Amino acid sequence: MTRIGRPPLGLSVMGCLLMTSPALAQQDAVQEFNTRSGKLQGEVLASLQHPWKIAVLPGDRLLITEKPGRLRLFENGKLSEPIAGVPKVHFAGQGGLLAVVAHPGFATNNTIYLSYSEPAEEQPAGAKDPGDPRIGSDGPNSDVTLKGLAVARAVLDGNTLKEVDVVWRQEPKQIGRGHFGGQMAFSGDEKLFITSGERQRFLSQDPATNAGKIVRINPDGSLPADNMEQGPQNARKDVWTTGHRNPLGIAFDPASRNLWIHEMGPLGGDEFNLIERGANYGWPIVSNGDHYDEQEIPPHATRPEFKPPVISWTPVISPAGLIFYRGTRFPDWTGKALIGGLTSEGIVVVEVKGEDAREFERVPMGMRVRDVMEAADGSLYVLKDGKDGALIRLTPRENAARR
Ligand SMILES: [Ca+2]
Repeated sequence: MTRIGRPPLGLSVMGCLLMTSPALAQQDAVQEFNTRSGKLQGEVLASLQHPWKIAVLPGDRLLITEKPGRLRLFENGKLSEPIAGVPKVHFAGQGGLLAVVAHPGFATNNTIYLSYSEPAEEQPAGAKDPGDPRIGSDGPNSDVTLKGLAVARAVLDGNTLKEVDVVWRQEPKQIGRGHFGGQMAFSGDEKLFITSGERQRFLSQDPATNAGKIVRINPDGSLPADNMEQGPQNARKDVWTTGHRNPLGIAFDPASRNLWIHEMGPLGGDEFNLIERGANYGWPIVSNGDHYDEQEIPPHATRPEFKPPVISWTPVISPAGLIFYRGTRFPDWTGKALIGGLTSEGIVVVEVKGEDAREFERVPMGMRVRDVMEAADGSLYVLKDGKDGALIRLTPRENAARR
């Protein structure tokens, strides 16, 4: 079977609606999108370069990251200048300033968390990028900076970050541009879950590293004692689950309190996974996709000791960003999971019932969607990916007939 992969980095889809229609690149331009139950309208609120993640703050203020290392506030219809105090990031390939989330007590403590690719303080001399045919041509092998995902906590004070403190790091740091992960979610009991990608080094089964894992820490970076009750002996104490590839979405289902992630498969086999403490999700021993050099990987069904995905996508959707929609402005989506799609160029809607999930519908948008987030009024924000990126607000099409 021929499996359909995703375009390599650098060949990202350029023919999106907003770029082929110059008027739509301007603020306030409106575009329509079709759903099963009617039309949506998308309004461009701001232009951004390589936007990656939105955090919605009280008062419907937004924090938005741009991968080159900029964090901006969006409020009263305006984008701020870059916020001062962001840690130094290494911007290349999939790395840079990645996610931002607000602490659950942000209204009183103004505390946020940033994830980013952090260069090592001391760089090795004469380093070479150890290419691997299994990762194909997914980015040039010329990046020899030693780096890893890191998470910093900071207090937002006006347009400045204060008390910046790194609370978690991928260890050890690696050379290469890919698979950082970097998404974060707080549980109801205020533990911070972090998706840690495998850095294209196939480290997910190695208990000595926290790469290719879902990690769980206390908000101050200390480790919860009950992480230690699971996993193999000598496993790292920050690890919650193992065997992940490049998870770029994480969210709790408010109905069940179950934790879900999605992760990019290789050639085929993107995954929607229900996270259970101590479980192993199989990468790179099993996958429903194949390596980029078309080496086959045994599917999940051959190894029942690994927890299989609840949904597996081939062709891939290239999922990025995940929320459970709580609002009522899009009534068909209340309680469902919304996923941004990069190569699938739109939003993928997933119906989740307890431990089951199935794809409900797709909203084609003709653009790589890097993130989707819910506004206080139940409308949606999406980030159009790429150098000519944008913040877009989605609302039900006004005056449109709904069937
Ligand atoms: Ca898996």
